[in-house]
Amino acid sequence: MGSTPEELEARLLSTLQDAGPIADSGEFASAQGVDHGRVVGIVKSLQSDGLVSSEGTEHASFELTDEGAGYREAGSPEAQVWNDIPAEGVPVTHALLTSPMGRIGQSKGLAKKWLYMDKSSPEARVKRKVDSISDTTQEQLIKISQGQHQDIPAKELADLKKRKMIRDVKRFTYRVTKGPEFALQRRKAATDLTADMLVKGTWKEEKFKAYNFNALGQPPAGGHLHPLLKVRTQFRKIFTQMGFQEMPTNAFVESSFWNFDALFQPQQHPARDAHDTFFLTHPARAPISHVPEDYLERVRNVHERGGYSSTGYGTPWKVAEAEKNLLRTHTTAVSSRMLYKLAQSGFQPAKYFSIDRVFRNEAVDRTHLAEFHQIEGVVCDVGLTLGHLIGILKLFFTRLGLPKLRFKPAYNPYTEPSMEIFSYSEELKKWIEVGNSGMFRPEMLRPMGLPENVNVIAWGLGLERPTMILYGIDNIRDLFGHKVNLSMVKRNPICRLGF
Ligand code: FB9
Repeated sequence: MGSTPEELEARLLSTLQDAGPIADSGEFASAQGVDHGRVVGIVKSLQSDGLVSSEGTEHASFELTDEGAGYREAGSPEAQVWNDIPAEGVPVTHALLTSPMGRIGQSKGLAKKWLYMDKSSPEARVKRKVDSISDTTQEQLIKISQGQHQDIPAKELADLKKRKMIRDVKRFTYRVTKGPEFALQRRKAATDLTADMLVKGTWKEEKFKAYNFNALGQPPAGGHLHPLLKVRTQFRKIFTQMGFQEMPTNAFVESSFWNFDALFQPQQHPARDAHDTFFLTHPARAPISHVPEDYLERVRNVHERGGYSSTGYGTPWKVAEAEKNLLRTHTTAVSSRMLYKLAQSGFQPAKYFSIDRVFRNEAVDRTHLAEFHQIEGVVCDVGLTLGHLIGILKLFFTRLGLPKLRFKPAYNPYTEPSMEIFSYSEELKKWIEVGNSGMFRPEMLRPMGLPENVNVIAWGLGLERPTMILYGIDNIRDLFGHKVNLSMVKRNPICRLGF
């Protein structure tokens, strides 16, 4: 007799009214043919509104395991096997007997003398021994699910437990009586004192819902910073605390001139073909006229013939190549623009940083996407050396909590010498690559007009790796991109970099 919570609630209250206290909520449940759990739920909620009172008694009880619940529905294994065996029986190799449930059913069926083994034929057959059975096991499981295990012999209960059909549970049943606010029907407690109540004075007999001061308020709807942006903020803090100013990186589309040529990256360099770089079709070209003619000629010159103690590449340098628009492959393109501006505006020592998206047409894997956030630091001053670079890298990475650094010679078209940076991560208990660095080549700086004695040291790293490490994210797709589950963005903790 399916019943809605309201119906069951009304029946419980009318029982209290008509028949007095309910001695055992378990009995009330089976009398109503409903699960005891539902009755307990209603008693608890009526109690919270004062309509009823209850005191619980703990009983050592049993509940069905999932397996037991299955047999309550379908019958015990032995009963199922007995039911499915045809009059002529089945050979012992029959699927009915060889499945996990079939094997149990056969052995129990034989033990209960419901079945017998007919060895008269070459291949033994299992046959019914009796014409009818009563599946006491199933009946017991039904009783137990209704909390009525009292009249099941302890030995049988122990056997059901051994057969992993039931398990011990502590069960509470309740003695239910009328409560201080008893009524045959729950009157919805008012949650608001309305003007209407005040005007009509009905608030006097109104029953107001108690304030639940422990209730968690509505989480303030608001924005959530993506972990990447939280870590970016930390990096920004470190740079600004070290006296660096942020470079304007809001233009993802760049011309090949500033992304490659200004950095003395040869026009034949493999990175300059579409395998590595996203070139634009519309607009395909950035008219080179935006580059001052004299500077352009100096760049052509150094690529073709060198100068500034460089041999150059000795290959023809084509304006058309330099005009190609692309999605910047590194924020070093912004550094080249800033350094040119610095040179043109009369050299002053400067410290710049950039943190923004760069795009590389590379194979996507667990730690690489076709776009990532590059972090770059640039220091330009008179007489800077590799020692200054190593020094500032130690300062910078110590702020990241990575004091132990190692440097490995590397190659970049625009820096010489260049170094890959490695650090020992306490978290990962291993040395990890944490970036790249170098001293910008004179072939890049001199054509810009920077004085002979000015050197520029620079380094770069990614934002994704540190964020993945700090937030324990293993696959970059879970951090960035259309597959990210937004709850991660909503629930990620604050970011504490380094100290
Ligand atoms: O970020 C990287 N690793 C890293 C950084 C910090 C970190 O912190 C943890 C909190 C503790 C952990 C790891 N890398 C650079 C190293 C690798 O992840 C590498 O596989 C991937 N690299 C990206 C490029 O991938 C194609 C990271 C990205 C990178 C590499 C080089 C530069 C910038 C970004 C550069 C440069 C540069 C060099 C000279 C002059 C100017 C800029």
